[in-house]
Amino acid sequence: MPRHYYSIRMRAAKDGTHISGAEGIYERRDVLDIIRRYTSRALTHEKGRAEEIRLTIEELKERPKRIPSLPLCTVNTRNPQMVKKVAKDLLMSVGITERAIDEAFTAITMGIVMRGAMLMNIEGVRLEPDLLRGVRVTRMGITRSASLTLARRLGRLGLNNTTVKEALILASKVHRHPMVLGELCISDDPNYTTGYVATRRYGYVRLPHIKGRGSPYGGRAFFITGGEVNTLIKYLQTTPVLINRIGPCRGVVSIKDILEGKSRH
Ligand code: WAQ
Ligand code: MG
Repeated sequence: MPRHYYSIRMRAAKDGTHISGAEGIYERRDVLDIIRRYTSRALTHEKGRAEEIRLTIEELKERPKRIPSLPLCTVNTRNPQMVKKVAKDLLMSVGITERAIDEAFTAITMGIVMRGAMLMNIEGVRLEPDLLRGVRVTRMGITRSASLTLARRLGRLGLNNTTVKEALILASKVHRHPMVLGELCISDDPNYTTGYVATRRYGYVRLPHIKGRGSPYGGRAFFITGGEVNTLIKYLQTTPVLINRIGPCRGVVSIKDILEGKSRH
């Protein structure tokens, strides 16, 4: 078991706007390789070559908490209306009100893009201290061997790409916390039209056609309950979490099977 772990984070900008970012938790022997990989990613990003790349390399004072990834599956949603219905089926069944879900969709689809996530109670009341920025989840990663397993399982489904992997890692950290009941996520990439809903009970459920192609909005809402919001924020921002086991990765599943628990292993 290595003694020293590092959180490595990269942010790249062009003309003053953010174009790409990446982060992970690594052993010391991997740090130099990762710096090279992150830098190369920033220099060749599809949104253009970065003009400014910021790298943070931080030795962790705390041993990362080991957790499994959430189970993953996809519902065959065909348009945003159908996505909203499926999102409600999932989120309402874990105790989130319809009002809160409507509120989250409205805020994400009309609002300006936030850097972090909204925190909402089950009634839809916003609880994050900075309503413009939201709360950023950081200090999460995946071990080398879990990453290989994940690549293999996602590869069989044609889903082995960084967007899915990074979102699954983030959601797996978030939903490990007992105060988090559910999450709604829509990418801010105008060409990435698959979003997801995550809950501990049903895992990470991918929802194609959550928005129309070309839509520049996106965002995340974490639905939370019971407990001290500041404790949760501290966990999301600073507790190092490392995925070391991969949950089941399934293809298309019906919403009925998910709700009846047939998709759980
Ligand atoms: N912490 C909290 N919120 C974040 C973070 C973070 N680290 N990163 C992004 N957000 C918020 C922010 O408001 C973004 O606008 C929004 O989430 C979407 O971020 O399996 O790519 O990075 O195919 O655009 C879903 C993949 C991809 C579904 C989600 O999100 C699938 C994605 P993006
Ligand atoms: Mg994005």
